[in-house]
Formats: sequence, C-alpha cells, structure tokens
Amino acid sequence: MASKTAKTEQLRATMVEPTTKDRITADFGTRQSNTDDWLRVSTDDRIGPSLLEDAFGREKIHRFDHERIPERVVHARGAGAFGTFRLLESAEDVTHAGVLTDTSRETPVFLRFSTVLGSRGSADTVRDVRGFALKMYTDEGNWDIVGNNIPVFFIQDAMKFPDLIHAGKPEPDNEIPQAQSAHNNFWDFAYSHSEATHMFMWAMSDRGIPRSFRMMQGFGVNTFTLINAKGEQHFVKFHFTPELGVHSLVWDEALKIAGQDPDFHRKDLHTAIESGAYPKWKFGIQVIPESKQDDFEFDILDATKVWPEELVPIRYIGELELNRNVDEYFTETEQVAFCTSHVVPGIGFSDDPLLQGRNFSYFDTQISRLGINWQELPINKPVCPVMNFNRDGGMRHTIAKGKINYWPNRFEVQPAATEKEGGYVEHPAQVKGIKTRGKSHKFKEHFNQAQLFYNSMSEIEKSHIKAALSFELDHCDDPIVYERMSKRLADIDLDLAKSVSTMVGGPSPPPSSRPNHGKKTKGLSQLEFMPAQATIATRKVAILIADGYDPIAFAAIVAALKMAQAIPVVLGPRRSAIYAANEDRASGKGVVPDHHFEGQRSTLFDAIFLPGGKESVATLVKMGRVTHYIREAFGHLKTIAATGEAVDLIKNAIQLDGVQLSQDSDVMESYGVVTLRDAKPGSLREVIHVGKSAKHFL
Ligand code: HDE
Repeated sequence: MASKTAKTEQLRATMVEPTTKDRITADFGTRQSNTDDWLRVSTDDRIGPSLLEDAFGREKIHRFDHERIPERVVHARGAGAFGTFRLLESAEDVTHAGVLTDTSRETPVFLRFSTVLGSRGSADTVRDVRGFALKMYTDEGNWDIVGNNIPVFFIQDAMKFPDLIHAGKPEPDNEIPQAQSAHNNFWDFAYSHSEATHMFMWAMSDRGIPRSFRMMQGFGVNTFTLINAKGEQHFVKFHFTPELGVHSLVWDEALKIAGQDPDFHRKDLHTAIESGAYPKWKFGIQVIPESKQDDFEFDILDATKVWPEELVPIRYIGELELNRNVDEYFTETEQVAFCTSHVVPGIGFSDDPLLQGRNFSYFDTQISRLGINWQELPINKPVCPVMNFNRDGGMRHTIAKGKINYWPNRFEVQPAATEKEGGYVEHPAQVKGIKTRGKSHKFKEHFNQAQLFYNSMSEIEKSHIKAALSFELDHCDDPIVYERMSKRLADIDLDLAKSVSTMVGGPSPPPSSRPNHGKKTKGLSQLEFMPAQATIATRKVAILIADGYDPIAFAAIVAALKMAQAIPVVLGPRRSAIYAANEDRASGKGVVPDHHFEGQRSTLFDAIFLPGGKESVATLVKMGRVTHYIREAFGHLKTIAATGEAVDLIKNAIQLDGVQLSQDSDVMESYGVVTLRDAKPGSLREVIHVGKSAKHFL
C-alpha cells in the first residue's frame, strides 16, 4: 500500500536544489564562466556587435522567451498545497473503491484553490466562485474531484459553457473588466438563462468573498455514482466542510484588500501551513440509491440543484488535511492538471449533462496547456504503476523498454486487468430514450431552489445579497440589462427585487407569476457552519503602539495570543524601536514593530488591540491613520480591544450612537469592542474570547 508520503517521495526524485558548491552550467551541462555579458567584438574604446555564436547567451534568452505557457482558460489564478486524506468510516455499503472503504489508508493529495474569471495575475479577494480541485493519489490511480465552494452551477448543459465564460470574462472589445462579473455581458447572460438564477444568488452571497481558502466548503457539484461489491449503483454528491467554519470578508474589506494585498488568500494558506496550523475539512457524501432517483421534485442529475439535507442527509466519513506547501509554484501548482473523468474502480459517472461534457473538456484543455504527455509531469503522475501501450507524442519522458508496443501480442505482455485484479468495469447501466437535444422535464424548473436559498439566509446574509446585486447591476450601464434583471429578481422574492431595482434605477418590478414559496432548508446559511470549538488560532491581530505604551498590557496580550495560536503583529508609527513607558530609551532595546501604520492596513487583520500608556495614546490620538484603523476595523465588524487610556481613544473614534461602552473598570464587551480600563491579570481572556467570533454582526 502506498504511504501518505508516497507522492512527496516520488517528487523528491525529480528535485534539484542549488548549493554554494554548485556552479552555473548551461542546460547541456557545461559550466559557464560568465552569465552576464554576451560574447561580442569589443575593445576598451568601443563596443562592437554581439555574436550569434554565443550558445550560452542564446540559450539563456531562448529559455526566458519561452517561459510562459497558456494560462487556464478559466480558474487561471490559484494556489495549491499537498495533504492527506483519511477515511474514518468505511462506505463499503455503497462503494468498493479502496480509498472509500479501507480505513487504514492515508492517501496523499494535492488541492488547488482558484478564482474563476480573473487572469493569473488578478487579485484573490474579488467576488467570484472559488475552485476546490482535489487530486487523490490513490493506490488504484488518480481520483480527481474538481469542485467549487458553491454546490450548484450556472448552467445545466456543458454546451453552454463557452457562452457562460465568454459573457463572464472581460468584454471582447476592450478587455474590461478584469476578474469581475459586474458588467453588462455577464448579467445579460444571467437574464437570458433563467437556469443561472440559483447559482448567481450563491455568487452574490457571502460565499463569493471568502475570508480564507481554509474557511470555505468544497463541493463536487456534479452527481457521480458509487458502485458496491454487489454491483449496486448509488448516486452521490461530495462535500468538504472546513473545521474552522465558513467565514467571509465584508465587501468593502474585499475591495480594499484586492488593492492592498492581491495575494491575501494564497499568503494566508501558505502561512497557516508553514506555521503548522494545518487546514482540515470533514469529507461527506450524500447518497441516493438508484431505485429512488425519481423520487424528487427536481432531477438529481441537474447541477443547478442542491439535494436538500432534510431529504438526503450528509454522511461524514473522512477527513482532509493540507500539511505541506509546494516547493515550486510553476511545476506543481501551475502544471497540476485535473480531469473529472479520472476516477478509480467503485466510482463512476451519472448522466448529469454538465458532467458528461466536463469529462471531455478537461483532458482536452490539458493538451493545449501542457501537451499530450501532461500526465507524465511529476505533479500529475500517479503513485501506482502506469503501464500501457500509449506511446510517443511531444515531450514523452518515460522510456518504455522491450519490443512490444501493442496488444494482443505473442508474449501476452500486459493484458488488461480483470475486475478481480482491479480492472475498472463500467456499471452495466440500461440506457433508453430517443436521440434528441432535449432534457427531461424537471430540468425546466429554475426558481424553486433560488427561492429556497434566499429564504434560508439570515437577515444579515439577505442584506449582503441585496447589496451585492446592487453593486453588480450598478456597474451595468445598459438599461436593458439592469431593467430586465430587476424584473428577474421578482421571480425569487419581491422585496429583494424592489430594493435592488430602487438602488440601480430599474423599474419597480410587478409581482411575479411565481411568488416566493416561503420554504427554507438547513445547510445553506453559512452561519450554520461555525466551528464546533470557536478558535482564534491563525487569526492575525494588530497591536498598535507608540512610544510610552503600557508594557504590561502589551506583553500580556502578546503572550495570550500566542498561547491561543493567534498571530500578534505589532504596528507603530515607524518600523524602528518603540519604547515602553518608563523604558530607558538610551538602552537601545524597545520593541521593533513588524510594520508601520502605512505599511499594513486594518483590512489585513482580524482584530486590533491598543494597549494604554498616556504618552502612546497622546501620540496615536493625533494620527488620522490610527483613527481610521479603528473606524475601519469597526465597520468591518472586527474585534477591537483597548486597555487603560486607549479605551477613550477607541470610544471617540467609533462614536457609537446609543451604545454605552463601559465608563468604569469592568470588562465590557459590546459590538465586538472590548474595553478594559484596568487590565487585570486574566481579564485579557475576554479579548481572546471575543476574538473567536470572526465577525460581529450588528
Ligand atoms: Fe471547470 N474547467 N468546467 N468547472 N473547473 C476547467 O480545466 C469546464 C465546472 C473547475 O485547479 C478547465 O484544467 C466545462 C463546474 C475547477 O486546475 C476546463 C464545464 C465546476 C477548475 C473546464 C465546467 C468546475 C476548472 C480550465 C461545464 C465545479 C480548475 C483549466 C460543463 C464542480 C482546476 C482546466 C484547476 C477548470 C471546463 C464547469 C470546476 C476548460 C466545460 C461545474 C475547480 O477544462
């Protein structure tokens, strides 16, 4: 059985790491004596022409000229990491796949997160769907689950995909806007495809602006099948639920971070793994036996529909952990290539018309991105043996020895495996119907689940959806687009439609012929996905100080945060030593902040803390940037805490109407603001406690 480090060991064989003992060579191995000056005809007085004969110069430039490969046509921007999949409970009642039945296995994996619409250099925090593409290097071959953080899709038929993506990507005449759905073409498409209604509601919800890749769900979206040892087939949907809960940014924060730190999500993932705070997800399956496939009011093969959990509960059977960053971005994260069609025995495909098209598309796109031998690239290679008579093609690496490159052959070399030997045998499904471009009638219903989703949101989440739609349609300047969309929203909910149309200048929508059915279901509001154990671990807390700060409160909060595995980040007016009250400034010690106030903005932290200290607070109160820090963090619903003199600083900065923050020495918490006039030992626990709540919704 392959071990959980099998993939890492396999990759290690292809790695090189330069040392000081090495000398630069050309790709053909010869050591170079000069890598800076092209060979030329030259004298001390006059420089002459460069010589084409310089093979070293030519090679260096050739290699550079050809460094770029086509970026992915969608999901171009991504970040990935290695990890382990552990099965906690066997699913042998529904599948005979080793990876889902053998609880002693630890399967190595690679997971790539991505945005969909932006190009490779776009920002992480744009409003978009996020990719969640998992490659499991199982003993029986690679199993790819190429999923998203949203459980449904915009379209029902793969043939619509080019139109969807053309409409969502920058418009063709001027290539504007980058990494946004907020433009005429996208919403024109959304209107003309009512099947997109459910998914655009998800994309407009907080799911479209996740706080971290580590705090997102993953969904296989399409309906796959599982086949057990008795040959019985079940339909299945795959779920990954993050241990840290599902959290989002607020929109203003997301917009600002896109400029302030476009790498926000990939840094967050990288830092968490480097620090040993390995992100984890529970792995679950929703299963429907073949005999029950027609029992639902929606078609279970329609990727624009969820399987409501009341009807089909999720059975959690495994755990996914990410625990190793890549060694090199290009060869691993960029060259990793997924295929929905890559499954292992015991797992199969349904007739989901989106999935069927995807099964064609992924292999095909890798050919233009990486070449026909893309599966030989180290990151894509299975950990189990690969032996067949596929041969040659551009950039073939494997050297296949022997005379035989065909089957059958007189030596009986490499016959196909029997089922017992682990051969993949397609489920003998009965197929009937007539050749047509139509779909079954249930595919025609497009609004029930959009309503179900909206109704299942909390009031806060609903208000965020209204704001998001108002933002997006405000960016559409063609009246036909925002007017028609205003009308379309009434097919979901009249109140939603009215408030958005008022904001964007659409007509007041008439009641729809299909009023909101009022039904809700569980598992859709992300507020249901708070972690079982609230934690502040891996959250970044900014500590704002100036000369004369209170060293006791400072040291106490740093220690308390570290104990709780949070990340304290010290900020000051300058990135050179800051001295505590009564500290001997001539001693040259002090605390050197990690950043100055201009270097890192409040948006990049989950909470802020201001220790007291008369002189420090007197300096900070005069700094507009600090007042802005506090107000912005408050506006973004973050925990803000202060001790001693800094209590008045935050109170004045926030100026809460009608909210009484404490005037005395008690610990006080309100709206996520913690004030501790006297920082007593132990009272800082309150800060940690409040900090565990990611956002404080008013
Ligand atoms: Fe993809 N999709 N897709 N997609 N998709 C690609 O494959 C495609 C769809 C998803 O990190 C491409 O290797 C079609 C659904 C992810 O490398 C391409 C259809 C879901 C990634 C492609 C869909 C996804 C891709 C581009 C409609 C969620 C990034 C580069 C039938 C379940 C994988 C590539 C990575 C990438 C085609 C719909 C998720 C062109 C035709 C539904 C996470 O092959």
